[in-house]
Amino acid sequence: MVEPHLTAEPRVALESTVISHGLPYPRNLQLAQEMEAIIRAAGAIPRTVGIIAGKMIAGLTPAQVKHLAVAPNVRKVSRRDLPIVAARQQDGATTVATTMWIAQRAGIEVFATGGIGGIHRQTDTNKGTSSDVSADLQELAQTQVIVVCAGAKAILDLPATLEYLETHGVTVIGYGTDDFPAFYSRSSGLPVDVRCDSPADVADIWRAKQAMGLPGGLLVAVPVPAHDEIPAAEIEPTIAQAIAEATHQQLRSAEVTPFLLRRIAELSSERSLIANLSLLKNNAQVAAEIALVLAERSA
Ligand code: PSU
Ligand code: MN
Repeated sequence: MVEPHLTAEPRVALESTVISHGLPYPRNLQLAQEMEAIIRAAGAIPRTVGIIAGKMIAGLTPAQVKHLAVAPNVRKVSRRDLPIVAARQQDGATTVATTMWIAQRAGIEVFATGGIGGIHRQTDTNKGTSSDVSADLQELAQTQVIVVCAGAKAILDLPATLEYLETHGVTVIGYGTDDFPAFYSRSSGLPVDVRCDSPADVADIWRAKQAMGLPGGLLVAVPVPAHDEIPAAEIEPTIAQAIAEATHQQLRSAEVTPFLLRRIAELSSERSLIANLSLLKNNAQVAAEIALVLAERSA
């Protein structure tokens, strides 16, 4: 295991599954470029992570980002898939889990995404058989990266997801909020472990965790900007319908999340897509600010 080398450079990792599988073309490409631009405008350095011809890259070129946005059949690479794409020299889009893994090895401490994966809901039809737990949770438990997100995706079982994080020692910070955000909505009604109101506040907790030698990441949950939020009661029937369709189609494993995000966007006349784009850009800004504080302190 390579120890993370702290650097004075304010770098921010970005994932590529959201580009290849989370958003439709051409908005996926625009979003990828906008997130990088936001981070640069804040004075930090974006490093979009992905896999090209089997190589793990933290800092894709614009052409490589475009390739992952437009190419059909790019593999969604979770941890279990890393040895496969490496051995077969394939291209791949990295999830939160694999982006964390690669970021830590590149010495990048901060990563901006949309919503982390988590524990999927039990429904009437899959009761007792649903055991879809995102590898993102396990990665947060063991890999030392600050993940800036808008909470866990509202398609998930949020209480179960937070319980898992607690069990595995992952501190959950509410950024400017006491409530865990629910991706499209600003609040899930569930409490976070601590509220932080500034990047310096987050940096204090991160450095304290590192000083104690505690493994794992830190989850910084930032509510979607108010003007683009969809109140939970409004989006919930849409989420329920999309989950029912996924269950009916017997979707499995890595297919589930991309299907749900796409279907919810269709059913909500793209309102969910607008919220998703908005929260991704907002998270890029917050992540850049945290990276700047960390870089100043280690300079
Ligand atoms: N955030 C978004 N859209 C996405 C994702 C995050 O706004 O598509 C991706 C991330 O890559 C995350 C993945 O790791 O969804 C979760 O997939 P699964 O539930 O299969 O672990
Ligand atoms: Mn899954």
